[in-house]
Amino acid sequence: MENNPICKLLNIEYPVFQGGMAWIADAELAAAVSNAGGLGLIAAMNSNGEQLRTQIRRAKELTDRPFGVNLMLMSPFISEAVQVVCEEKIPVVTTGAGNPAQYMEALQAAGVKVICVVASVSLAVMMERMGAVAVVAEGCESGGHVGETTTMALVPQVVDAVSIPVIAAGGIADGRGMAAALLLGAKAVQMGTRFLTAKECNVHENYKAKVLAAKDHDTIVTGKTLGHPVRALKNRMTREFQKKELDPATTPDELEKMGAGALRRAAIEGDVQNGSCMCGQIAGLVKSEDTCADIIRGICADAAELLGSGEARKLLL
Ligand code: TUI
Repeated sequence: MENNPICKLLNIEYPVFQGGMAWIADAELAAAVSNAGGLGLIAAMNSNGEQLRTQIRRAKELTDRPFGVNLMLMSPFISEAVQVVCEEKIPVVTTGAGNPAQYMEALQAAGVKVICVVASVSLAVMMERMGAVAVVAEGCESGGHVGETTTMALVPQVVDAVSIPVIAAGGIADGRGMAAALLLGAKAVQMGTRFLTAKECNVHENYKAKVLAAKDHDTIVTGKTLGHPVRALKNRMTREFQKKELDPATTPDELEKMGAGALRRAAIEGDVQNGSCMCGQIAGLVKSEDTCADIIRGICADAAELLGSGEARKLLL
């Protein structure tokens, strides 16, 4: 879309990013999204350098289009991941779950465009000053690690505070959500939950089925007392976690232990009762398993129709 600054900046066809979902966003999903004209992203999550390099090489075999890597800043292997991204000449990274200040110089020196995922205006402003080419403003409707502000409130405040393009994330899964985000001033959208149920997504089928069956009230945020609140589908694990979190006798160490390995248990092993099924509040709207191409084309076509002849419609031309 020639009139869209994000499409021009990243050389992609549609202004749609796939969220960097840990244990879910692998080379296959990222390549499928990029082949469909969006921006696919491999989640580096807690992978070491060589594991990440393997995923990157695989994605390069599966697509000739640009794809990126999502850097999770709480990873113990974050320095290795940054080095591999630079060596592999990845065109763009998104960063989440922290402040990427100390990695900005190395990434920029290697020609990697940095797009920071932010949950606050203050971090967005700081990241623009440090050379981020865009920011993803992620509202607390999102799955996984969340901030405190909703997409509806966060996006226009970030748009007013920075002059780089803003990508909206959190609670978006169809053309209505995309149209709303563009009217709030975003230039593109990022979706996680919708791509989690894509045909090309390798997440365990039990996890996918639980997302497809979810209703509006089926997610909960736990982990606030640990300083990293996480939104996931309610299950035995979140009930147990919440009970322990409310009990003053529980130590932070016990809670950390409960959380360790929980996402892998759900996403890879399919234990959706005792694992963590991170998922956004929009799950209730996601009812079918579609291809990445159908998801991306459908949402852009629906948004364009809803936007009619207004100014925001030009972003989809
Ligand atoms: O990072 C995400 N979503 C994630 S990361 C993740 S892996 C994880 N698993 C268990 C516990 C914690 C993480 C699962 N989902 N989204 C982007 C995002 N970044 N949301 C919120 C933030 C954020 C939060 C605090 C960014 C910066 C920040 O602090 C900035 C500072 O100055 O330290």
